[in-house]
Amino acid sequence: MSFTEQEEGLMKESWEMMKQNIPELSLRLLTTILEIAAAAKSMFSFLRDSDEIPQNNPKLKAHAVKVFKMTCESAVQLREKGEVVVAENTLKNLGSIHLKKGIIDPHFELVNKALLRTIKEAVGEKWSEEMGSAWGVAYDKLAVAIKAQMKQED
Ligand code: HEM
Ligand code: ISQ
Repeated sequence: MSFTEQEEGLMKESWEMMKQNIPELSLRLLTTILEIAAAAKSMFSFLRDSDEIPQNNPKLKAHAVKVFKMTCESAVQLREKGEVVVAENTLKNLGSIHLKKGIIDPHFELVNKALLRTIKEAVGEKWSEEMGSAWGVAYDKLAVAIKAQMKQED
């Protein structure tokens, strides 16, 4: 499946709107993940010791920012190369962490849903179905790469 210039444009447009706000959005992303599936809480080390989502945990923020950023980068690659290539070290690291945490396919769908919902809220009236599906496609390709790595390590 090819990624059009228009789809990439929609992602860049939304990224421009969100990037100043990423620390806040990263908390929203996590909140949304837990709204959809409260049970996911126990998987995240930064949530285990508290009843609430910590507002100032640098590790949490850094991770969540990467989820947004990597999905954006995935879109650029889809446009340029027609495929998503994650740097080998990054992919190995992500594969082993997610494998260790016991992440399975339905979790990937959960994060996909939460990511789209978070973006929808963030961009407000700029949201469109096309924008959502562009993010969905880019996320999915990235998820496929991480899942493949997880299988390889299994
Ligand atoms: C850790 C990204 C999918 C749960 C991480 C980290 C990154 C990341 C960058 C930090 C890695 C490090 O410590 O070096 C992504 C991306 C995903 C994805 C880009 C999809 C495309 C998921 C899914 C789940 C999940 C589906 C499950 C709901 C976790 C957990 C950790 C983690 C539990 C460890 C956090 C901790 O306790 O330190 N992820 N992730 N991730 N991710 Fe994901
Ligand atoms: C890690 N992996 C997937 C989603 C995340 C959301 C918030 C913080 C860390 C994450």
